[in-house]
Amino acid sequence: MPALLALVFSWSAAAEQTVDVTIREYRFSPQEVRIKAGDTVKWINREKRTSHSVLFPAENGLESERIFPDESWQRKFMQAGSYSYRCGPHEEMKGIVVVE
Ligand SMILES: [Cu+2]
Repeated sequence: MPALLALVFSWSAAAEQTVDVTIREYRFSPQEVRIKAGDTVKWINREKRTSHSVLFPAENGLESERIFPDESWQRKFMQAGSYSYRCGPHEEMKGIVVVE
């Protein structure tokens, strides 16, 4: 492999990424995201008028601020593991972040 290409690949493997999760019609999309430790997930509310939150029941109910339409909230994940979450006000809305 040419040296420059090798450099680009090793750089991108190490770079921290931000992955978007869209909230629309009472759904998190994608419902499951797989990231690496050090990456960030950003939830973006694309509803017309409904606000949501992101709540992690396994972490003493750690919850985002209420996310209003066209607002976002993000969390950086440093530890490998599975992080199930749901919406605070709408219990049926669920998602999971898998940190590898
Ligand atoms: Cu909700």
